[in-house]
Amino acid sequence: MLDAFAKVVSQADAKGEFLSSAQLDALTNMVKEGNKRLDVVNRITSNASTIVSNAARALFEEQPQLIQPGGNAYTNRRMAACLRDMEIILRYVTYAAIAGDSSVLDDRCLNGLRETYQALGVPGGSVAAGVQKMKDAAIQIVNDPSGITQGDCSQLVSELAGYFDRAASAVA
Ligand code: PEB
Repeated sequence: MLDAFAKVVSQADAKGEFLSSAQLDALTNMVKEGNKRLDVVNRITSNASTIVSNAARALFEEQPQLIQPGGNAYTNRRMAACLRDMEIILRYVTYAAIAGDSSVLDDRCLNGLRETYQALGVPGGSVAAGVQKMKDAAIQIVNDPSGITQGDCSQLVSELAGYFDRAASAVA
């Protein structure tokens, strides 16, 4: 598990080199924009249950077979497992976002997840659709201009979108 700083250190060390000025510039920028990153993660974290439940509701509206008898979210046990999985994925996305690096998401959440779903008979494409809905909701919440210092967060938002996309494509 790496963050943006440790990642650059390990890349430089692998080559036996000092940090390059491009690497230092990127980290300087990350520090300068650090409050935005904290705000992004704070907003998602404080709205996590809303993000999960709205995304799940929208997923079941779009794919009602999931909650019909025989569906993968039919029975309270499977519904609970599904909501829990979405929450786990969202939680790891927030970890990647605060770290500025996807390795925590990759190593601790996505690695082997597709195979797990295949073994369980859970449709990965449906999980991916749920993740995309969480992405849309999270971005909307992050971009809400009210009650926050104004600034350009487009780069951070596209980084964030990348973590959700990574999760979706890992299971689709
Ligand atoms: C991954 N999910 C499930 C299981 C595991 C995971 C390991 C099996 C064990 C269990 O049931 O608890 N666990 C989860 C995860 C990590 C982890 C992401 C990462 C660290 O440790 N059902 C649907 C939707 C989808 C869904 C498409 C979006 O209809 C999910 C939610 N996951 C789902 C379901 C089960 C499950 C388990 C229904 C239960 C499957 C079953 O037992 O029939």
